[in-house]
Amino acid sequence: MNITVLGCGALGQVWLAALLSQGHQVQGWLRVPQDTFVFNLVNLDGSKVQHRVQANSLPQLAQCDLLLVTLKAWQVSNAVKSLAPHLPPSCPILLIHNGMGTLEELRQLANPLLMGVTTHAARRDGNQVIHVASGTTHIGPGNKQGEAWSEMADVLQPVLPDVAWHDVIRAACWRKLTVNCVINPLTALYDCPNGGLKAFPEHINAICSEVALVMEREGFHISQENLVSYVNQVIDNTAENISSMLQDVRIQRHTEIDYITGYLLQRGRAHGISLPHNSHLYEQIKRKENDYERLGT
Ligand code: KPL
Repeated sequence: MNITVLGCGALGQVWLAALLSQGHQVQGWLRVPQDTFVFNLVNLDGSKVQHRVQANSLPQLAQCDLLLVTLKAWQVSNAVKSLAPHLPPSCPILLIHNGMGTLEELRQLANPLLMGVTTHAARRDGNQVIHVASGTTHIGPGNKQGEAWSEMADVLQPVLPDVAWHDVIRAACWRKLTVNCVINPLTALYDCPNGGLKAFPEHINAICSEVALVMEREGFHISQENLVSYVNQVIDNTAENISSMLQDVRIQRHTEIDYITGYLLQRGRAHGISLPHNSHLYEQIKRKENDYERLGT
């Protein structure tokens, strides 16, 4: 297949390398246009490989069979809207990011839209990216046109296993949103690796209890206990990780809080539910973010 990866950060590089290894024709799409993109990846087995791929070719985009978007949530809709006119109208667009809300922003898009959440983890380390944990990527339709694309899971499964298709992807998105509502803001506030959150069970319970209320109104019945146990499992499995939000805060980059806790609060408002614990966390992260963004760093 002819695949363009939009967003060549840590996860995008893992996908680019995996697609190359399966013989797909790939290119990267970079914010600052370049003819080629060179990157160094440390694989799960510790082997290091330098890859070189084509980049920012409009003719290749016009032949694209899949646009894979691995940008941060807040970058997605502007970037996708600007590339969509150059894609074949039938080309599916698969979004893989933390948080929710981008499907609503891309409601007008005519192309088939697919949504994905992943437990693969990768991080930047100097001039290389390390694929730190294998996982599962759950994908499913993000709009009506996307409903016919279940075979995409079969195409992507050999590339970066596991890939699972869900006819209703929102349930998986809400589970991942819960994990991110707990781990991301708390690690950013306490400046600790994910495992450090084991010291704050009351915070975890309070966040999950509010998420469960909103999920119930969204049509997903799940208990607070079930959410807490899932979040604790992720905390144990990623104990050494520095969450993406803590990484963002440490380098004073815009965070995904508006698409994580912000999305939860937006859905809470739509259902008339107040979420004091999550509102407070949201305000604390926004204050931090505003402080460094105001200083223009
Ligand atoms: O998705 C993550 C992130 O850091 O953004 C988790 C699952 C919390 C792993 O660190």
